[in-house]
Amino acid sequence: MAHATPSEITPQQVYQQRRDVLRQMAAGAAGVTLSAWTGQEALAQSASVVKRPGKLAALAGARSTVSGAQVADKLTPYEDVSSYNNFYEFGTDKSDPAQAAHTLKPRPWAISIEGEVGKPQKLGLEDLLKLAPMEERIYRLRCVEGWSMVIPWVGYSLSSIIKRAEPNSRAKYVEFVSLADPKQMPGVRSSVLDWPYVEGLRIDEAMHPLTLMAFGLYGEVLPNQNGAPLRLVVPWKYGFKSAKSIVKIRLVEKQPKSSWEKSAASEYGFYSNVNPKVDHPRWSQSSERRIGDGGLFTPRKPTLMFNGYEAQVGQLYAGMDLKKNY
Ligand SMILES: Nc1nc2c(c(=O)[nH]1)N[C@H]1C(S)=C(S)[C@@H](COP(=O)(O)O)O[C@H]1N2
Ligand SMILES: [Mo]
Repeated sequence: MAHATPSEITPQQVYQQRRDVLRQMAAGAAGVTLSAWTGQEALAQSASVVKRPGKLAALAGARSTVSGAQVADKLTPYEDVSSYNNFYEFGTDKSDPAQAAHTLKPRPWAISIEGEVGKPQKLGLEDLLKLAPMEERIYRLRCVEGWSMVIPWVGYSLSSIIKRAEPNSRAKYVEFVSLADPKQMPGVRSSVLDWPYVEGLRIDEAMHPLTLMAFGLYGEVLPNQNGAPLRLVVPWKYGFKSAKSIVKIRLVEKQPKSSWEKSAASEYGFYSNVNPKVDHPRWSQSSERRIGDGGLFTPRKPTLMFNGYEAQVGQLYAGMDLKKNY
């Protein structure tokens, strides 16, 4: 392909080119097992100046599958997705994670699934990558602070993992625990949150096909700052429900208390469904600023009920008072 100067290439074009390359690789490399991260290599194809973690063969064949879950909006450029982050284990500024998260070691990695299950187990990353077919899902991530991004994630439904452990009838909720290693995560030495980072979902929310375990974005391995090597994406809930760098999944009988609930229960409810009609005490939820889409004067976009997924998830909350259960 002809070379264009970076200013001539939109993130979408770069992304399309990369996808084509990945597809060609996948087609030509039939039978090749999972390769290790290939490091810098991906950079060569791109107009980006951001250092990327690289490709992974397991992500290359990802297909879009979940119908009705694709967001038509313009994709947020990779550079913004990987440089404007909330990951308090690496600091509280949006720019901290991209600068500090190089100390996170996403390999080797394993998660344990425990609690109210018939088959408690530990799953290594290599096994997790093969556990279900990789899918690409374009989801909007809406932070409660009032900004959003549109990100092409790569992963598969969390339900594929949970089913393996055979939850029993007492499993009413699922608790997610992130890594909290002060050697890798300088932020956990501060008491800004109660570590480890804990989040929770009701079992039917966790088993909903839209709930994604993501291993990559833009067809590549997750950057550390986005929650490598695996993180949750619950697209109809505020971003903080989507725990990063998960090491434990616990099936429990009682509603778990999240780190954010512990820090300010009046601001961060258990449900935290995106809802333009229920404001956060400090931030309006009626509209959002799309990161990477113009400057401060670009009009905000209206926020949609359940972040646009009302048709898919609305019935999970039938009859519930969403002002009380915020
Ligand atoms: N472990 C952990 N997970 C986390 C957070 C965090 O601080 N620690 N921040 C949350 C918040 S507030 C948001 S908005 C999203 C941001 O995800 P992104 O940086 O990939 O856009 O991650 C969520 N997951
Ligand atoms: Mo957030």
